[in-house]
Parts: sequence; C-alpha cells; structure tokens
Amino acid sequence: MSWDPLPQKPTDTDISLKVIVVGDAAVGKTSLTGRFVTGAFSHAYKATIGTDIFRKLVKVDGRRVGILIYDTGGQERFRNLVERYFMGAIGALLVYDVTNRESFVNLPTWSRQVDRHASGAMKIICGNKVDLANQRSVTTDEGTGMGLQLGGTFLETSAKDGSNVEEAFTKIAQFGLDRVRGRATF
Ligand code: G3D
Ligand code: MG
Repeated sequence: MSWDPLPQKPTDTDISLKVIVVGDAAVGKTSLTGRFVTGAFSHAYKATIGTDIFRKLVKVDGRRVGILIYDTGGQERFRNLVERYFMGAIGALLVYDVTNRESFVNLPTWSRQVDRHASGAMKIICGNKVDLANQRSVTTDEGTGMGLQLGGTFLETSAKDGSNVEEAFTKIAQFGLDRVRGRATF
C-alpha cells in the first residue's frame, strides 16, 4: 500500500483496508458486519455460505477510509479457511458469543490462524451478544484476560443494540491509517 502521493484521479477513498471477521458459527459475525454497514440489526441475514464482502466508507482523521469487510461462514467448523481469505488483512475481528462458552474457548485457535496468515494484523476480540445479560456464561474479566493473552484489544459488543460495533471497526481503520503513514506503534 502506498500513501504518498495522494491519488490525483477522482476517487471516493484515500485508502482501502481489508478487515476479516472470524469466529465460530452463530456468534454474530454477519450481524456485526450488517450492523456496521447498514446501521441496523436484522434477523433476516441468512447463514453465510462462503465469503461475503461488504464495503463501508468511514472518515478517520479527515481521511476517507474504505473498509472492505470479509464476512465468512460455512467453513467455521473446519477452522481452516483458505489463505486467500486472510491475505492482506490489516485487522481482524475475533468474535465469540458471551452466552456460548465454547466459542470463547475456541478463540486462541482463530487467533493463531490470523497470526499465521495475516501476520501483523490488529486483532479486536469481540465478546458479542452482551444484550443477553441473563444468559451470559463468559465474564467481562475473562474477556479482558483473553484480549491480553492473544495480544488484541478487547471489546464487548452487541449487534442487536449496536454497542461498540462502530468502535470495533473504527479502531482497525485508525490502526490501518497509522500503519500506512508509518506511525503505527502496534
Ligand atoms: P454468524 O455470522 O457468526 O454465523 P449470525 O452469526 O450473524 O448469523 O448470528 C447468529 C444468530 O445470533 C442470529 O440469530 C442473530 O440474529 C443472533 N445475533 C447476532 N448478534 C447478536 C447480538 O448481538 N445479540 C443477540 N441477542 N443476538 C445476536 P437467529 O435467531 O436470527 O438465527
Ligand atoms: Mg455469517
């Protein structure tokens, strides 16, 4: 990726970043992506088969950042996605469901995949479905510990009520912008 010179040709973005969304089936990967891209929650999303790619334009530091979000599905149970899926990603959402302990326990496996195939990508650990407070089986402290263990930033999210969804993607956009400018400290 190059930053200087800025593109002179008419274009709607200054920079494009690839973000991948990984985690066990049904943790809310498609719902988080949909919430971020459309600003709404819908039960109408079909189980993802293969990879869907969504695009959203955000402004960070006055720059127009195009975020390409690769939402995967169907292959989750193999935990071994094709390398092309990870390649070139600047950041990854590693999603678990706070009401599903197994999805939390499986996070290190997802993290290893990201480290192996998208080396240097920023990892955002998302404990999703926090709106389901009375069904919770993973505590906030455990999530914080997992974030430290995996070298990622931990956030608790809800695709349903929108909590921290914008933050999760924006942190990656900021990181990507800093990295392209050679200022990343990560
Ligand atoms: P996936 O893409 O990781 O497989 P989905 O997961 O986004 O398809 O979501 C799986 C189910 O969890 C869906 O339920 C979806 O509506 C629900 N879900 C996703 N995020 C949240 C959330 O933050 N809160 C709550 N309460 N539910 C969520 P259905 O019943 O539609 O299959
Ligand atoms: Mg999906």
